Amino acid sequence: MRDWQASRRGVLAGMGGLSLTACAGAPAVLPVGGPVAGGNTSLDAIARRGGRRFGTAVAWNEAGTGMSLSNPDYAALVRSECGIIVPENEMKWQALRPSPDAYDFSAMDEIARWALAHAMELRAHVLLWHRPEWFPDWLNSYDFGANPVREAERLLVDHIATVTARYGDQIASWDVVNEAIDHQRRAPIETSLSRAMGNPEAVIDLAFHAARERLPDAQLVYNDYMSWEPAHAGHCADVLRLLEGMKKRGVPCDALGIQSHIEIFEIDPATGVGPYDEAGWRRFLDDVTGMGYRLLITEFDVKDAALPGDIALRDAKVADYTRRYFDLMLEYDDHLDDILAWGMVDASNWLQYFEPAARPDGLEVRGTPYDSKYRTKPMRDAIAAALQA
Ligand code: 9MR
Repeated sequence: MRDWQASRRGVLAGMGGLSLTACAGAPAVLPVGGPVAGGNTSLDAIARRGGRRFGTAVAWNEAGTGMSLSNPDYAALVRSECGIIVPENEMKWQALRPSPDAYDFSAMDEIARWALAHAMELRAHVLLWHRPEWFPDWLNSYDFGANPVREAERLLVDHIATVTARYGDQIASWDVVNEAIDHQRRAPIETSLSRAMGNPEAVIDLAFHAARERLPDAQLVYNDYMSWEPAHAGHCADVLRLLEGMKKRGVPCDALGIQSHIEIFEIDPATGVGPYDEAGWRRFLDDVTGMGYRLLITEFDVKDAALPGDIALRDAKVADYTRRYFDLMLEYDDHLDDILAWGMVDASNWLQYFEPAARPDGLEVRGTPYDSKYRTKPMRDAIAAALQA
């Protein structure tokens, strides 16, 4: 068990600020990581043999659709395969912050209660998605007044203090900052907060310091989508610079969250799957771990746009690409913590509505371990086999 996981023991008994009594009809606590239907050992049980957990993104809506835990089919699948969950959207400023002085925890609380009720670990995504596109509108046009530095610091620290106070007892690993790189400028993104505070680094650093002050034992993570495809080399270099800078400035960031939205946008004739820069990716991971950062796989799924429509062939190629990726990542066994998919079922996975991932034939993207009828796909076996090995 990792140090920060050890510090997490006993939390389920304590339960922080949330109470199960508010969760009408909460099912009895179930063992995590048991066998799944069909006699397979769960992905989480296999992952735990290597000292880490397997999990997925989840959502909450009243309608009980898609990745919502109020969808009984999705909830059952999560319970059978996973030991850890992460909110897809419910902890973002857009969800929590309807206005500068209000918080709406309703959806996030449902997820947190569900996790407690099912003895499921929860990780946090995210205290600050450092991108104007994903700020609430009011924050993009906010009037920071006569002392903009002080007001920006107050807003950010108040947010972090409030969210960590609510869920801090339950969550051991936190995405503190997400996706801070501006690909045009090859530098951290300017936002309303960074303009008020003077520069983006000031915002990023403050977010981590504020989180550390409230979460002395938690794992604090910088999360981003730099990846092993050759097209991501520049992004990897930019993230490395950011991590180096944080290290030099003594910023309390413990780990890099590697989102792992891996992509097959063309076929490499040598492998029959998407191109990946194995040597470059190893160099990147070596550099990151060499600086002392731990690694997580936080949002795994696969874009399949360049593969043929035929389901059997496509699923086999997606599984092949998945296996190559996990085999390489698991070489970093000593540095790699939890592994999470960005959804377990194709139909509710974000790639169905992410325009750049759309297939030319218009067919559904098959980028998750289960198909839209909740049947396992070869990708699930590829993950299991890689974890097993
Ligand atoms: O999957 C999420 C999608 O439903 C949201 O519309 C979108 C904007 O909030 O965010 C998606 O999740 C992203 C995650 O928060 C950060 N990494 C990339 C994910 C996919 O875009």
